[in-house]
Amino acid sequence: MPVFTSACPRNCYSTCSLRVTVKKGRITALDAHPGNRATPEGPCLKGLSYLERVEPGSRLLTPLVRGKDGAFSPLAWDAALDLMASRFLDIRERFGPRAVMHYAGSGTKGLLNGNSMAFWRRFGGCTTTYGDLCWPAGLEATRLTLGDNRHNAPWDLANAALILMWGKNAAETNVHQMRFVDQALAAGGRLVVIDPRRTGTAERAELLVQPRPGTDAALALALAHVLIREGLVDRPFIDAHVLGFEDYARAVEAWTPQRCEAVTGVPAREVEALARDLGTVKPVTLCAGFGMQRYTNSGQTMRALLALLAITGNLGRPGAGWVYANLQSDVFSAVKDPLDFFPPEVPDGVVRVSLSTARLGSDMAAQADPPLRAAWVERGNPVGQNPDTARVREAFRALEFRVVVDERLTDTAREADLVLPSKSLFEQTDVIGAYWHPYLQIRPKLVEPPEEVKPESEILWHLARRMGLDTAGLVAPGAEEAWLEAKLGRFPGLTLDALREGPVLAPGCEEVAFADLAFPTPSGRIELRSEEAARRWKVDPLPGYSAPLESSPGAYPLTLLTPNHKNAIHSQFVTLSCLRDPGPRLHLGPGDAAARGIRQGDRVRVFNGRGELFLPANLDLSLLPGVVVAHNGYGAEHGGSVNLLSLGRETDMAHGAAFHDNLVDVEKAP
Ligand SMILES: Nc1nc2c(c(=O)[nH]1)N[C@H]1C(S)=C(S)[C@@H](COP(=O)(O)OP(=O)(O)OC[C@H]3O[C@@H](n4cnc5c(=O)[nH]c(N)nc54)[C@H](O)[C@@H]3O)O[C@H]1N2
Ligand SMILES: Nc1nc2c(c(=O)[nH]1)N[C@H]1C(S)=C(S)[C@@H](COP(=O)(O)OP(=O)(O)OC[C@H]3O[C@@H](n4cnc5c(=O)[nH]c(N)nc54)[C@H](O)[C@@H]3O)O[C@H]1N2
Ligand SMILES: [Mo]
Repeated sequence: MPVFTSACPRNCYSTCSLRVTVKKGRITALDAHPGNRATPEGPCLKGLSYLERVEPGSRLLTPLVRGKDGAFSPLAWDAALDLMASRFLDIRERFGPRAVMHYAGSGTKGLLNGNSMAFWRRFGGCTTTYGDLCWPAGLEATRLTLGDNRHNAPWDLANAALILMWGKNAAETNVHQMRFVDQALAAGGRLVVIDPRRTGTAERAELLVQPRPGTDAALALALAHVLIREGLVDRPFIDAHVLGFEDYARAVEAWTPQRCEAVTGVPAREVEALARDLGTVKPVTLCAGFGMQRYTNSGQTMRALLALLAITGNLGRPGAGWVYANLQSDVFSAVKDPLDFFPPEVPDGVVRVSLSTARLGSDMAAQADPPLRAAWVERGNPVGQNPDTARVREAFRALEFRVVVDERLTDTAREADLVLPSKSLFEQTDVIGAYWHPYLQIRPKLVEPPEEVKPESEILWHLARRMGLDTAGLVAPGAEEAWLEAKLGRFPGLTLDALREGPVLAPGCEEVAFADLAFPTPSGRIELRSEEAARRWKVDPLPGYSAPLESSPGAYPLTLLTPNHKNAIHSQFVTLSCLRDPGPRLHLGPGDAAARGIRQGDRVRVFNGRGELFLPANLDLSLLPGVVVAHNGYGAEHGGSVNLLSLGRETDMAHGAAFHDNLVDVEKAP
């Protein structure tokens, strides 16, 4: 029976290698691929659920057009292409190409998948977004401090004597990492989790430290205070490799464990004890998640965390280091394209990069000269996943013409005039990298798409022809593999055939990152003091703490955290029946519940000045008072997105989205 190498292209750390069995043109089994040292145990439940997800019953199969009555009905491809050609050309004629917005989300990775801008350049340009919903504050903090985003190979975590899992819930978001945690624990290592929630990851830890949301920098500064006060720092390492230590030491003098307790709620004696472990146990790996960099103070927070490794000499060694994002295999991804994060300073000819992803709704509405008139959305669900759902929806509704390419009728697709069905991961060849392990992978075309489904590259190629545009830079149907092969050409030995055998380590990848202790920063050292941080982001050149913007008690008393969860990748998968997801709930502590007369299972209203959401309550004994949780990813079919409650607001660095800087109140629903 034919079995093929493939890989899961979702926006997830694990990016699992797969062995795929194909029978009579259908995918019949998905198994672990032994060629990937990071994911040898194979796909998670979501990965296995592809057997349901790619079947015709779970997805859109034809273009859908909205009629005068507002209802969708199927449309033939010829008519769909004619409609797009005439509407986009008419809008270009009247307002210029920049009246069209190109929006791409993170629904699928892929070199070929990322090529749609080629079409819009041929169109004469467009308007697009800068920043990112996911991780930019942490990426930028890392770049400023270490010079680059890379880290030790995933399996090196087994060598750590102390693992700090800080604001990361690997047990749900990077399940394969837990295997290496287990190996470290079996070898006598220790695990500490720092999270306002008691997560699945915390269940495996010897200690759960629960800071108030958005206060982690204060905790890190106090840990540094104790380390320095007690002489537990690595002086030779600091002298040789760290810039700005003396200034930093002075800055943390004021951060006593008592002051930290007042800000974070973490008992001073716990801070002292953790600092002593940090200073005496070696090696230490700090796995920093993305959750705590979704605040208005996050870039500075992430710099404060990095400083702990710098002053204890825990970088460039096996079992040590900063595990945030490993872009070693991301050789192709737009993640490395400065356009993505820093567009205001990087003009790109005809493409106008003027909309902040975090403020999408208000920026779309505010754009003038020309105002936005049309949108093309692919691989994204901005109405559900970007902050401030109501404003994003309003901005979409104000347009004349909207096209959404997706597998499902998402909250964004429901706003479209034309919805185009997208292919599954088994229906077009592409090459992907990852942001945790260092492998490059192929996901080959293994089956034909359903009759009326076309990959994006094909849609855009036909559309270009229909509009009479030059097709240079676009990929003609049938030419996909040749196009990919040409892109791989600059890496000797890397071919599609090699990738078909199994995952391939990225050229030049390092098992231990920064092992040569050469840091590509302006000074060549680890920069605790960063003039670039001050210049570019107008922050203090040293890492520091400032309260997250909404944290000061205002009209609403509870902080709403909206983390990711195991049965979804954001708005994907949750609706598949084989996952039996229980649906969204509002988790709150017993004190906050009792104060509002709320009992387990009650329907509650979660609200603030931006919106409201009705959810069943779940009492969670482990939650900090003042903190409530609702997972992100659910949409209208579950009563609405959590982003009905969030504000479109950027992080302090790199134009991320400050989702968790979000105060609400909760009451029993009438
Ligand atoms: N199953 C699953 N896996 C995924 C994803 C998914 O949706 N589902 N998404 C993928 C993507 S795109 C991403 S970005 C990653 C995210 O992976 P993670 O970083 O693990 O996920 P998050 O849920 O964003 O946040 C992690 C934790 O941060 C905590 N947190 C929130 N605020 C604070 C704070 O102020 N301080 C501290 N210390 N902790 C805080 C939350 O309680 C949460 O447990 O996961 C990837 N993997
Ligand atoms: N409140 C709150 N909001 C959040 C977060 C949070 O923690 N809290 N996390 C944020 C983070 S970390 C991220 S990364 C974003 C994710 O935000 P998005 O990237 O918008 O979200 P997804 O739901 O993963 O994917 C969007 C769509 O892509 C579609 N898709 C998948 N594959 C393909 C394909 O091959 N072609 C096309 N055309 N479409 C495809 C899926 O069906 C899905 O509808 O959400 C962010 N939103
Ligand atoms: Mo993300």
